[in-house]
This record gives sequence, C-alpha cells and structure tokens, in this order.
Amino acid sequence: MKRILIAASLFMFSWAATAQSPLQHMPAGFDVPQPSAAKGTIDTIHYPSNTVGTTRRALVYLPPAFSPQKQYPVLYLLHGIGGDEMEWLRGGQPQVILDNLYAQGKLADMIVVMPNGRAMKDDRATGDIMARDKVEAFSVFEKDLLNDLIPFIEKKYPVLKDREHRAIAGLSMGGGQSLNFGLGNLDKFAWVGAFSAAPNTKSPELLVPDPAKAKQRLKLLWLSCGDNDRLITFSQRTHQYLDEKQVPHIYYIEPGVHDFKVWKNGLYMYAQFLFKLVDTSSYKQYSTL
Ligand code: FER
Repeated sequence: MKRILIAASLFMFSWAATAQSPLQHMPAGFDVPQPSAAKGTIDTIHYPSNTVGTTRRALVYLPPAFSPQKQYPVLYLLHGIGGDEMEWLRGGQPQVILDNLYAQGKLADMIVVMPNGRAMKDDRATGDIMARDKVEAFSVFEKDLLNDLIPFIEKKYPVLKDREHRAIAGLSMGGGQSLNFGLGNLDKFAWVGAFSAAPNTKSPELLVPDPAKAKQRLKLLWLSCGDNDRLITFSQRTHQYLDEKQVPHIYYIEPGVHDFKVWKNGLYMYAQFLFKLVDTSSYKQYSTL
C-alpha cells in the first residue's frame, strides 16, 4: 500500500511539473499532416441569422474521436479583415494542427466553429475590405454570434452550454472581436484569446471595466503577437492595463509579423490550455520573446 502511495505521488508530481512548465512553441511538423494521426471531420453548416436577415455559412471541425453520444465544449475561431469562414482553413490548416495535437494526447475534446465574422448581407471579402460598412459588420457579428450562431450550434451538435465550456479566439480583426465579445460577455465565455488583435479592439477601460469580475470569471485570457507587427500596440496597451489591474493573462510576444506563422502558433498554444485546469502561476513565463 505504501509503495502504491509513493508511486502515485511520484506520478502526480511529474504530472504537475509537466503541467506547470510553459508550452513550447510549435515543434517541427506540428502543421504537417501525419499519416498516423486520426483525422477530424469538417462540416459546412448554414444557419438562419435574424441579425443579418440571411442564411449564413460556417465551418465546424469535429475531433477524430467525435461521438454523438458525448457532449463537447466549443471554441469559436474567428478570421481577419481580409478573410471569411474559409480563412483559417486556407491559411492556417487548423485541422492539421488539431489532429496532430489529438494524436499526441495534448488536446481536450472540443468542437471548433469557424464562422464568417463580417455580419452583413454580402459577407464576402471582396471589394474594399476596409469600407466602413464592412468594418462595422465585424462588430454587428456579436449579435449574430450570440443570438443566431451559438443557439444553432447548440441545437445541431451535442455541446455543453455553460460559459466554462465555451471559448472564443481569433486572428487580427477576429482577435479584436474575441476580446470585445468575450470580455464583454463573461456570462457566455470563460476562455478568451487574441492573436495579433487589430484596431477594432476596444480601449482597455471599456474592455475590462470591472477587473475584479474579469479576474473571477475568466479561466484564460491569452494575448499573443509578433514583435514586428505594426498592430502590436493594441496588444501592448491591453496587456499593460491588465497588469496594472492584476488580471491574470498570458502575454506572448514572439519574433514575427502579421501573418499565419504567428496565428498558427497562437492556435497551437492556446488550444492546449482549453477546457483543462489552468495554473495561472505559469503565466509570467510566457511574457518574453
Ligand atoms: C486597420 C488595420 C488592420 C484596421 C483593421 C486591420 C479596422 C485588420 C487587419 C486584419 O484583420 O488582418 O486600420 O482597421
């Protein structure tokens, strides 16, 4: 019995030690399809949007071991200003990153929804993507997401519906949306991530008007950016405010620019935290290049 206890405590110790060391950024092959890795599936869904008045499209990644008998947490993964629901798939191949992480046992089972975050009738990324109505549509998406898409996903898929089983993250404009919508709706999201957040990110005082509440409700707040991204100021000012107000968060700056290298790494690292016990004492280890 004593021996079993010693073995068990050694196991717990090594597990805890692993859990506390910071995640390494993308190892070689993390985004290359591995023949031995089981593959998830990608559905295209169409949902009715009262917000926009159209039927809208989104992609849904189901993990390799998906079973309709189980219930899953959900990550909503958002694109940037030049993209649409296909952008992550085309530029980041998240399904490859996720399949590989599952093959290594590093990811909690979850469903990943990739919507179109430009909530307007013509939501294609064509013409002047910086036009005022197109940029405005990225903020209209908050209503579409909360009132149309999430309820649709929750009817169609076997998902857990509480805030602790719902995450949001995105790249650039999608990063700004994730911060705005996630921090603005702490009753809906406990996991919030922004990769290279864009100028649509609300000012820190508006994003987090009640730091004590954010601190209490958030499971994880992740900010990452490339050190040579000219938009880094939006991550920086958010990070500074969060530090001042002592809201735990990960601020991960890596060598890089405004591109998918940084965003894929962001997804690789952020996804591994999701829907697990998080040790906030490891956060400060990320705040370096
Ligand atoms: C801007 C510069 C960049 C801006 C948005 C972006 C709305 C977004 C970039 C991206 O999503 O990649 O001035 O204003």
